[in-house]
Amino acid sequence: MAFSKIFFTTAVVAVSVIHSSLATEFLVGDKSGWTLDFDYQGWAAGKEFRVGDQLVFKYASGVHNVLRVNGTEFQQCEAADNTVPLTTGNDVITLATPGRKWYICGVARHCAARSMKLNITVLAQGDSPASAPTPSSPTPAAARGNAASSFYGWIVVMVSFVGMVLV
Ligand SMILES: [Cu+2]
Repeated sequence: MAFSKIFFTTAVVAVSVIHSSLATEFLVGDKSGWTLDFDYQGWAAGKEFRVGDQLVFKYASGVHNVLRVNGTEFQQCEAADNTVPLTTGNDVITLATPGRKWYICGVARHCAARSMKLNITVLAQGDSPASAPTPSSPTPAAARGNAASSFYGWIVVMVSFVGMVLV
């Protein structure tokens, strides 16, 4: 019994380590959600966004929306006419590519007057935060480190799983 408990604990730890190394889900604005007069730049400061992570915009559907825009549109709080808004109130955006990303609310003057605008920099999976201003492909060393740690994680899971079955 003691052995299975140890194996189980090891497996749980390994799975959570792997999960955190794979992707993070960011609830934009935390419990405030996507709303008026929130400091989204302050919210984003100090967070590391990586390729594969997700942004979740939560708001009452119909009250706000989410527009993916470019840097110029962000500055002007004006999206191009063909921009398709996200409107479900639980909009999940997967960060697919590294680089700067800009999001605004397109309702009334929520972007210009009520600070509903978010601007983040997405890092490649192997990048260190120091390389944030100029996102680039991972250095070979960083890529190796990343691959090695996930590989190690999977080994731990497999060993633990075998342990659970045997005990
Ligand atoms: Cu809004």
